[in-house]
Amino acid sequence: MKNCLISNKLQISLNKSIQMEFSSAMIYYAMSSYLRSEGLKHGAELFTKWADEEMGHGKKLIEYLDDRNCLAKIEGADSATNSFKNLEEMLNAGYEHEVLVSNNYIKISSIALSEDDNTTFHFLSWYVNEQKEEIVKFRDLIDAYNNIGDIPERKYLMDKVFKSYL
Ligand code: OFO
Repeated sequence: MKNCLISNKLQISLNKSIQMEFSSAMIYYAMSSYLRSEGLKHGAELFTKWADEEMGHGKKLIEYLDDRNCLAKIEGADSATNSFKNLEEMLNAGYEHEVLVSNNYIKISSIALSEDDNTTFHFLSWYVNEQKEEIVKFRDLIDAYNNIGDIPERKYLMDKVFKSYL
């Protein structure tokens, strides 16, 4: 195998990102389970779909490392909670998580730029954009939850909102 074409610092950051992506998947699978237990069938389906997509994001990083002759380090994903006070708490947790992941990619992109590693910088721009969209999705779900207000049909209506994302 040829030498790895990415700096050690970037390799560490990209490997950490693989773990983050797989942890995102665990978080959404656990949220999906919570939603199912609350009777939000479409919400559960949506979060399982998002979890599957997060697995794909992790795999994309592994493939990129391979393309650059580098070994991917697969570390355990963080365990995720399936216990929330209510839907609002769950959605806010999702929002905060995506902001965290987003900041990670912004930081790594800056490292790539500072090293003139334009290949990695361009690769990472996909993740930066993806994260921006995911933050918007959570923000909009939180807005929908607040706009529906504290009425008995809230969960039923939120499940309709979740369905519109499928
Ligand atoms: Fe991988 O997109 Fe969010 O975490």
